[in-house]
Amino acid sequence: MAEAFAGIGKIRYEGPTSKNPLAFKHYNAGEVVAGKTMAEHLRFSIAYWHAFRNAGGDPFGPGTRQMSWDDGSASVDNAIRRVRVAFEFLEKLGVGFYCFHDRDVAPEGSTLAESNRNLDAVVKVLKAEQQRTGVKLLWGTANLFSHPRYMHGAATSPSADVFAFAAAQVAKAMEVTHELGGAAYLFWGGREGYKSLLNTDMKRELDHLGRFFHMAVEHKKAIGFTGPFYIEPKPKEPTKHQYDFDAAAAYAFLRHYGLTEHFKLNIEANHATLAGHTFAHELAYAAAVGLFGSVDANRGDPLLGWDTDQFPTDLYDATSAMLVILDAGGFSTGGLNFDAHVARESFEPVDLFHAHIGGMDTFARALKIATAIRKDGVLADFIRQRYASWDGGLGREIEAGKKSLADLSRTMVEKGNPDPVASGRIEMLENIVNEYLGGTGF
Ligand code: XUL
Ligand code: CO
Repeated sequence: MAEAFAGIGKIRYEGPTSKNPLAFKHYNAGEVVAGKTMAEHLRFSIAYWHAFRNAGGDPFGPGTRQMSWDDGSASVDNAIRRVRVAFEFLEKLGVGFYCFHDRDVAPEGSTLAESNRNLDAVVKVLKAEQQRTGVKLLWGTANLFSHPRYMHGAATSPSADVFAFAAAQVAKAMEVTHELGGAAYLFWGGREGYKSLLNTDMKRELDHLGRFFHMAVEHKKAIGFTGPFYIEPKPKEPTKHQYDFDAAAAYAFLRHYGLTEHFKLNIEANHATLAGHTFAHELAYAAAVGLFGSVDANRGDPLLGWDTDQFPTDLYDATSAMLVILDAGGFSTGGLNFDAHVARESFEPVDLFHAHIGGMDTFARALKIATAIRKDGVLADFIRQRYASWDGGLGREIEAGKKSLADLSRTMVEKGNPDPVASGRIEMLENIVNEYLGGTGF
């Protein structure tokens, strides 16, 4: 097969002084930062659906992307040709992982059996391409939101048959994820929620979603898949209210249904902002409750209220995220998956390279900056000092559960008033972070 990206060679690291737009200025895969190579820290991944299935259409116009390799048909041949192009791209870019939905890689047939056969045919090629290139699957998932049968939801559909169909689709998607050595399996409930409470039995739907996940856990054990499950929270879009609204809502759901030990969270930057949080907030919450798993790296637009899925180029945001990720111990099964698409105006094949190079360089810089901040201990020291009253005396006893409300009433009646609390120094800390962002060498 002729090269799809002819004229574009392997993307190399040329360093910060390079002016070559098709070179990395900061991402140097083998460079060791804080004890691990950049490739090991960042574990970059390509989102198959955006990179190879999203032609760039919007509600007001069709796709614009030039994808000469794609004949637009829903044939298995076309799907297989696309796989080879995807791996050419992964190899040239030097990205070690990819993620997919079942229906991204293989066409849906007219029956479930036909869809499964299509998937098996493409998975064979995916497996061969993984072996040829060394690229791995970060996670697989099932698309339970595009087909009209899922208009009312999948695991939360009012129809038991639709629930059963979704279950069958997940079983198969998990099996192929396992077959491909996937590090994890993901659930994003784009249609698990409601548009109107007037036609919705919320409790019943939540119970069904809990049952669905328990069945998935049983299936995982049955097939011997040992990777974690991820839930990817999102508050809305396409559904008006999604049950996995944010990290806290997903955690409450998992706790309520006794599922926390089987799940971690996949935090997406643009989903965080849609929920009214920062990306770093969602990561910090996931880490605080022991559910930090993986990341969908992208960015929203502060002026737009929907999921714009732009490539991450905001250094401040990426640094804030990397600080939390490094504090959480970094990725184990997870990674940074570029759940992002090129702009409709960026329609040439080379634009896919520019987009990913920018995202990779942004996170490479963020890794280096966050490492420098952590090494100097400037933020950690401030935070430690701020909570020093908990390190001994009264604070330590409260943390250890040795004090009751009655004890504390006696203590404070006697003491009169709390000791004064020092300034939070927010502006000083922001200035310090800016100094690191502007530092030379990043
Ligand atoms: C949708 C989204 C999904 C998930 C996988 O907003 O982020 O693509 O990442 O289903
Ligand atoms: Co996503």
